[in-house]
Amino acid sequence: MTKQVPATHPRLKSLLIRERLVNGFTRGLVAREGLIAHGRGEAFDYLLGEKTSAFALDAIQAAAATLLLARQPIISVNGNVAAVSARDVIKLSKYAKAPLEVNLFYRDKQRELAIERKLLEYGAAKVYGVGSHASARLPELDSERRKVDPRGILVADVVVIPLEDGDRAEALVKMGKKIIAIDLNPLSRTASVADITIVDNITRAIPSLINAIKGISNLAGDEKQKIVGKFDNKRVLAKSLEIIRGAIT
Ligand code: PTJ
Repeated sequence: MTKQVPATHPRLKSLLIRERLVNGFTRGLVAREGLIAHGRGEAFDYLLGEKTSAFALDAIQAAAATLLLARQPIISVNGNVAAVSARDVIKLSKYAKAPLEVNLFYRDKQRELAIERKLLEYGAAKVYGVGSHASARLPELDSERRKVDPRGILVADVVVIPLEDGDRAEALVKMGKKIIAIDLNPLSRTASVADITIVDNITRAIPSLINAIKGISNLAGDEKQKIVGKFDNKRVLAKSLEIIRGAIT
């Protein structure tokens, strides 16, 4: 398809991300429903001006500090994330010292394996949560997302959940875990229950998060704590909604 989209197209970036998603679907990484979920994300991104807001940057800074302070952080990877941001999550995993765990809403063995294969092929050191390794269960959750790796999400203190459904986000919060969500929809349940919500496209959010980690990694622990302490997620969500309101009035 790239040949059909001229490099001068004003919506080139967005079309190339779509292409990654469609390729991911063709290669068996993405659920059919993932294509629809991406469309919802695109709509919010359009309203947010397809750029990282100052409020998203605040959340990114707080997320960087939280990851660096974490005892055992983990990054949850679903089909959309693997299709669109595989290289970025692998890099984030290295900088944040947080392993990757495959966790699917529409869990199926073939897709788990395809995602694991892609992550390993692109350089991931290890991938949790595949097949019989997802042997633990999250309490109070009925979806397939309850199946987690006892070495990963189950015991993690900080969980990064990009493009997530609200049920599991709530279940993780109830277990006392700190949640960093990446979600373009500031109205979603995930966005509102997370401790830190990065209202930004994952394709911009993760590279910025890696830069933020590099930028503050040498700060003392109490300086990182200060960054986390002054962060206000409700404000970030309200300000993101203001941007959207501004775009349609
Ligand atoms: O691979 P699976 O089986 O785990 O399924 C993955 C999907 C995404 C289908 C599943 O988690 C799902 O149904 O998610 P939801 O409930 O549709 O939520 C996805 C959220 O991600 C929505 O709020 C979208 O607005 C948001 N979103 C979509 N694309 C992006 C995004 N946020 C950031 N960056 C994006 N590129």
